[in-house]
Amino acid sequence: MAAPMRGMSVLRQAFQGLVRPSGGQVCRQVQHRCYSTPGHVQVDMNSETGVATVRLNRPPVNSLNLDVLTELSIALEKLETDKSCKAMVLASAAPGIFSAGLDILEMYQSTPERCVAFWRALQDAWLNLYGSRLVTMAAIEGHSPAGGCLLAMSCDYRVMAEGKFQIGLNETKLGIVAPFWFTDVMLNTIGHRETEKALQLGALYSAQQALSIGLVDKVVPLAEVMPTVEGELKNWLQIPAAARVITKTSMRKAVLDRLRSQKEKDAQFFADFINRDSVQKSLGMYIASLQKKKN
Ligand code: CO8
Repeated sequence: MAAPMRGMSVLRQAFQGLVRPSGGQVCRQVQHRCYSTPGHVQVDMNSETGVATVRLNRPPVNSLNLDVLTELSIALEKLETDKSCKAMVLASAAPGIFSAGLDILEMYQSTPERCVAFWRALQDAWLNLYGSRLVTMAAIEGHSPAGGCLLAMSCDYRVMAEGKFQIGLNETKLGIVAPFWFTDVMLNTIGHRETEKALQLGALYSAQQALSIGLVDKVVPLAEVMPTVEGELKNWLQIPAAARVITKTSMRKAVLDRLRSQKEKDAQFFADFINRDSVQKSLGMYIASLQKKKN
């Protein structure tokens, strides 16, 4: 337990120094504040438009480990309190990938203490994203399974690149179960019937299939994803912010409160569940299948 928490605190301090808008390490351009971080989350704040672009940057697949989730959470907290920030685009710095979801190695042969710390970091990142006052849009320029799909669904709007990329909550295929709050977000996004099918089958959808069930809002060629997001943002930013935020909060509060009221229980459940022999065996087989695919 001690090691990861110490690591997190160093990371947190380092990141807080970097993202302070007036801080010495922020590289200023005419319109952009580039929060060049030592880690895996890049924040580029356009001070003219008030739009921040947050890029996951953990090649090759942006799998979400404790450090990435902690950095993401801190970046979101900072943007939330930055009065000049009106919107946030969640994107990827890794070509062909939005995010491969949770880092499976955080869940395989890990200690219960590390599992709890990891899960708390995921909870916090999600609470910050789903509960954000900002207009949030996902620019999905690649694959987005499992935790990647959760992040995308937690934004207000999703634009996905057409082609070979897939999105969905595929947990059952790993022999694990999507937590209740993943389910809640999917229910709020695509409704009960589609969620039942999607979750039981661990379905991964092409961009067109995702569009047809409402999992994403627009599908465009890869090069058009960012321009489309920027165009859509203009519509959202025309709406009076206070009215939009109250509406968003009222729509999402019940789901957020459900996790907030049982964070520790949920983290403990995760640590116990993931360390079951049967679950570890399934994860081991899944990791082997990923490696086999490559060979
Ligand atoms: N975690 C860790 N490593 C990963 C992950 C991951 N999620 N995904 C891929 N990798 C690794 C691969 O093993 C490979 O490693 P190496 O180079 O050492 O062999 C490397 O990343 C590159 O992967 P690929 O060669 O497969 O890359 P491709 O570009 O061909 O494919 C994909 C990209 C489509 C994303 C593919 O890697 C893939 O399908 N990955 C698995 C995605 C997945 O199933 N994620 C599920 C994670 S579980 C989750 O997010 C929610 C869990 C909730 C738990 C609830 C319990 C109660």
